[in-house]
Amino acid sequence: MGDPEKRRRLTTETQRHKVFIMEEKNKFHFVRISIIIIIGIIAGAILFFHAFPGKIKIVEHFPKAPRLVRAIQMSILNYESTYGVLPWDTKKDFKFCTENKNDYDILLEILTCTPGPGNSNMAKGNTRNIKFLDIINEYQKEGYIDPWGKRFSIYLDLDYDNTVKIGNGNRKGTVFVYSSGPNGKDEEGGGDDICSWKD
Ligand SMILES: [Ca+2]
Ligand SMILES: [Ca+2]
Repeated sequence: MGDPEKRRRLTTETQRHKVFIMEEKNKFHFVRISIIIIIGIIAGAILFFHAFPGKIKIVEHFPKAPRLVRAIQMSILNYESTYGVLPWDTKKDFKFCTENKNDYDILLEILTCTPGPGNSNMAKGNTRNIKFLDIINEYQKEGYIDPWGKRFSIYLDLDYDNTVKIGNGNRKGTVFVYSSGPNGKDEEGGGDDICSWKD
């Protein structure tokens, strides 16, 4: 029958061995499941980017659009504090946008102090030749456009009553700028428009 002490030792060692094998198996399963999950996430991301390339564009452009909106607004405010007037002279409030792109392009030449599609003598509106606004890559060919290829909308308070009517509402201030946003539709600051007066 053998030595009982030896038998007990053998039994304990066999149990330990079994436990060790089980633990190794569990580790192997865990690693396998983790790898499957990671591969699934990567595959899902690749599929999403292929299925919705437009969405990626929106994600890329959103930070750029508010930055440009603010830059235009700041450049006009800086112009005003430099020259004591706004960079246009129609005596009544005016909106620069795609619909009157000649005026828009001339205004942007005055602010950037750089010839663009407006083809104007920008020195007339900016006699000190100060570059209030940096140009963007597309500027000289396409004009100062937003990330979706549209001109921004710029409202100036040219009757100097510190009020500008935008859409159905009046806003207090002298300079308002917005992009028509990803849908490319001018919604007078509503919808997905990206506005200087909204965070
Ligand atoms: Ca006004
Ligand atoms: Ca819009």
